[in-house]
Amino acid sequence: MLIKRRRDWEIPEAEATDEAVFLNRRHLLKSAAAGVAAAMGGAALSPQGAEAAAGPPEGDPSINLYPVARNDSFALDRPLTDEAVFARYTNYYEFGTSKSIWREARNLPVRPWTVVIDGLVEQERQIDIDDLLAQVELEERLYRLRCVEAWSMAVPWTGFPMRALVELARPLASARYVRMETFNDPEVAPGQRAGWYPWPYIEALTIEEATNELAFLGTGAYGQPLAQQNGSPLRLVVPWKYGFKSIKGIVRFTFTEEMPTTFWWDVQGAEYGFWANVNPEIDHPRWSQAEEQFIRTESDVGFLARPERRPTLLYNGYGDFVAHMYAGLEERYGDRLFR
Ligand SMILES: Nc1nc2c(c(=O)[nH]1)N[C@H]1C(S)=C(S)[C@@H](COP(=O)(O)O)O[C@H]1N2
Ligand SMILES: [Mo]
Repeated sequence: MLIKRRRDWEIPEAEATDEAVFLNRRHLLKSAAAGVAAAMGGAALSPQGAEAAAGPPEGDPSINLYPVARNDSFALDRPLTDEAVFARYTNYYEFGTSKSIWREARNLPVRPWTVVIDGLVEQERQIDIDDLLAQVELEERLYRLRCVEAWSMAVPWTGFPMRALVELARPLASARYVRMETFNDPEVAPGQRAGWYPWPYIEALTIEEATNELAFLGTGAYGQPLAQQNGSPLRLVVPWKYGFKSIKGIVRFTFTEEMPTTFWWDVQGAEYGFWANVNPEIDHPRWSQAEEQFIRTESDVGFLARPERRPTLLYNGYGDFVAHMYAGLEERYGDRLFR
């Protein structure tokens, strides 16, 4: 049996506080570790770093597929986050728990990359990522991204509707959920040597959610293939849910009848569960979700940064697309729909 550790200081939000300062404090810790004098305001992320962080993995053959046409159905209410910030301020626990793991992540080999489709499907199969990309139609979509830690970004993703993957998989009528699994390679990913986490990272959606118009499988961002730290070569993008649902580096889709346990639910079930829909009125047990801090430029993550605060929107502003899926579930799940 899996032994569940419930140590507050080992989970991502442990650095967060009820106050508005957690971004700044986290940045301080990061800078101190890097031996940088952090007391100078602004310019926290160096331009050299920006060049190294952004851009596709070396030799990524899918680069020829980019850029692709934008689907204009998904308008933003704010400017895009700068690419260099998106590429460096990331969560990817496989590579460490700080916000500066992008360098380690860039060591992840993303070719060859095989995706397994199994469980309750007509025929289990394995598919090479480039064969998969050849079978789907890529498009660009501008989506908001809301992390459970209360920061947010606005990102131009490239990818394809998750519905296309579900159709390709041909699930049996008995399938009700899609479980997704991240690669597991402790030799490349130092975070996976930490035995107290239940690796690999797992996330899941109901089939109804996975085939919702908004559910997207990301393969790129900012007009080029995803960098490793952002989930290359394949990640989920579900903008109405907290960011931890949007699993990176996917190697397996498993169709199941039972609701799968997910990574954060397993690590800290009192705070994170299956649904994780964004809701300003349901606070995280340790901090408010009423507002978010919008990270747009490098100065929004620097020392003494004051990122723009915006009210959190129900379903992160995507209620028109998704609210109907939860109407019948409130009685059964209550607040659990929102964490
Ligand atoms: N495999 C894996 N996927 C993951 C994570 C992770 O640690 N491991 N972090 C999640 C969290 S908490 C967030 S907010 C988003 C961040 O995506 P980004 O770093 O590309 O902006 O990725 C999600 N996907
Ligand atoms: Mo997150």
